[in-house]
Amino acid sequence: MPKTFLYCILLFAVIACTGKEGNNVADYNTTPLPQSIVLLPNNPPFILDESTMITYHASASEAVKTSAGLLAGYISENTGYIPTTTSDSLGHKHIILATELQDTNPEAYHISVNDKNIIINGASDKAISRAIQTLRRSIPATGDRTFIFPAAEITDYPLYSHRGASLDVARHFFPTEFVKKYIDLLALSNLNVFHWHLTDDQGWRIEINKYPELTRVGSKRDKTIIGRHTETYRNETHGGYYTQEEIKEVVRYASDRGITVIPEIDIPGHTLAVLASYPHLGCTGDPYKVATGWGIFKDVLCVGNEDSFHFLEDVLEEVAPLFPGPYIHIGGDECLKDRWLACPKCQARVRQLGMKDNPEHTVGEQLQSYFIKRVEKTVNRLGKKIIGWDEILEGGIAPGATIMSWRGTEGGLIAARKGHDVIMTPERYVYLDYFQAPDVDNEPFTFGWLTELSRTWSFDPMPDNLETDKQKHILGAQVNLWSEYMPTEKNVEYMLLPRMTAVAENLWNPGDKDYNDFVSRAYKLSKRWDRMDARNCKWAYGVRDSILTDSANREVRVYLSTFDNAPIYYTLNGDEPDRMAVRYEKDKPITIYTDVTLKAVVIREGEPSDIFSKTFHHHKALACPVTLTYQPDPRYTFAGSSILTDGQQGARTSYRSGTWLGFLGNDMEATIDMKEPTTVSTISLGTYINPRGGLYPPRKVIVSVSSDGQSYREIHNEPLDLPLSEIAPATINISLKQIEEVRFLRVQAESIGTLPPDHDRAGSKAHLMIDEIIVQ
Ligand code: TNX
Repeated sequence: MPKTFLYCILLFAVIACTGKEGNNVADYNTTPLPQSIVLLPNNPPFILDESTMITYHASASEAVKTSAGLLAGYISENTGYIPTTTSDSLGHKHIILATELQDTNPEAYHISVNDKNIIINGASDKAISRAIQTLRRSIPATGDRTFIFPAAEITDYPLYSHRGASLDVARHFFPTEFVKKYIDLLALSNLNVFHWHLTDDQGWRIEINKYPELTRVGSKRDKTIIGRHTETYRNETHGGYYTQEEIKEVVRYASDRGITVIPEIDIPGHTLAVLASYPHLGCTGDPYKVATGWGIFKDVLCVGNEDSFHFLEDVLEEVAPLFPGPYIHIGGDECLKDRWLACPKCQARVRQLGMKDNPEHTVGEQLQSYFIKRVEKTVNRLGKKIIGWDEILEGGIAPGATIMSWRGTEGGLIAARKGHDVIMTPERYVYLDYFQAPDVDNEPFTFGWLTELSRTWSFDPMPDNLETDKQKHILGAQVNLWSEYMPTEKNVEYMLLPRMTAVAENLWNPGDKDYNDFVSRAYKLSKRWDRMDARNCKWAYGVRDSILTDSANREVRVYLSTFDNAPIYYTLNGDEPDRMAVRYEKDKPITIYTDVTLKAVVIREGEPSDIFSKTFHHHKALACPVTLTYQPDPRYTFAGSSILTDGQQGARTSYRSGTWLGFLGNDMEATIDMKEPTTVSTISLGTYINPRGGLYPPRKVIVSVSSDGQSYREIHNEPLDLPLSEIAPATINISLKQIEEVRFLRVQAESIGTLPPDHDRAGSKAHLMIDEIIVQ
């Protein structure tokens, strides 16, 4: 009998015993994807069962022994029994942990699976940490007691050495137990850095013995803003901090999983919590309050006061020994210079150092650079290196600083060219406080922009134009999780997952970049997250749409798909679709002829996906081409002018998710080609109002018509006075004096131009947001 046949029978027998076909076969195609998986179908598999032991060499390090214990725990998560861990090689089936692999990459490992053993051989203790997570991910989250590991040789190593995720515990505090869970989620995706954002305007979260007020006063705020740019607050104290013992416990927990913790003490801006505790450290010495809203504040540490530096020396002396890693992150972002420029002590510093504005750097920037350079000396004296946000390039970068490039990748590129190490964290790709599903009105409220999984996944940390000899400075990347809009642990998990794993995969092994293949592996991992009670966004596994606007036929056509061609069912009458609804035929568009709400669902493995829902308005300008006289703000251009006649109204919750077109300081003047003479009696247009955010409605709307596209006749011209109270969309309805026959329709919405004198940013340009010009 051929051997393969025998193994098939063996596999079949095991499957028959467990009663679940294929559910208990380990699958090495996980995310991140190992560099090389060679399956050996002619060899018998390894059967994981209660007789399996985890073995290491008698001389193994404590770290390897810890990994053995963790692996036993991961196996018990699935099977309900805890394998014995031992340095004794007796018994018949082992998972063996060894660190004998010769490889220059300290995280490289090899896994060899045969019927007797799974042999994990790593280049270091850290490599063992990665290998056991790869095994953990390979086990389907079914809760079986026996698992079959197909015979294989797996060779693996990461491409980048910094694979991180941050957690902002200042805007919202999360207890130690949750921080550990967060670290466990990073470990599962083979990340190796946890960046702990411990201080900000809204709270100081680390116990400093020499400065007890930092936690007594600075760790609490008496209320918290609700929503964005509002005046409403939840009148409840929010606070919390970690004792130094708790910090050590978290650092140990991370280190057991091969993860380095980078603490961030954010200075000299983002320091209202410090100033509330020790007001003499501010320029004005005012009584300060821990911030209760989000944003950037003018009060910062005084650069003219030597006490600021003594304070930071003392704080860093307590911080440094708690974190065995090589870095302390000192922030450096978003420091406004207003106070420094008005403060006598800071001005004395300017004179002392002979600073003058120069074409490269303002005095304010030079002061910031001076501040950071002094703090760098302290950090270096304590045996560590600094990391700072890309603003620390302004005014001259500190000599040994590593840059975290967040406002794009440009800062990182400049720093790498100057020979500095760089960690890429460009906000438009890896900021996880942005929406991840386009249906923003049905998502947890957050910051505004939309960063879908596919966009995060598309991010490559290596700038295209960076010279080869400088590429070594790009250490890697990380996702950043700012918690302004994440009051609960479930919010944090949801925003983290699955986007974190897209970055984890790109940094480990970008492979051949097949998005659907990545999604299929993320989908498998989502089942493990579910089992870990980690809330995760399932949008990417649901219905995807692609909308085609056919201006010749004034039609909108909708195509639906999924990552794996699982069946889609839909309704057009607003009913919740299920298996009884119409089944979508692949590549056949759904044409929009009337006002409809399209709802669709994927049924996969018997389970319905999240419901996809989109409402289309059928109107006379639907899909008609639009020409804009003034270009929109590039940040609010998205798909361009076609947004205005795509049949979909701008989202309620966010004007930044791609459904609104935004004009900065300009009017909106749209000329719509109706394609043929068309009778028109009413026109409506939506605008988004958010005065504090700088969004004002038009003060006037003018409508003109033309039959040749050359000469226009004005048919409506009226001032508007919309109420500015609510942050929300508003609709402007225009009924024409008489029904017109129109070929070309021009709609002008006049912007207020600049923000009014009573505005925080008086004199800056105002935004005018417009969406859907509905013509009937
Ligand atoms: C900018 S990123 C910040 C944070 C905010 C974040 C919100 C950075 C260095 N500063 O303080 O939380 O935007 O997305």
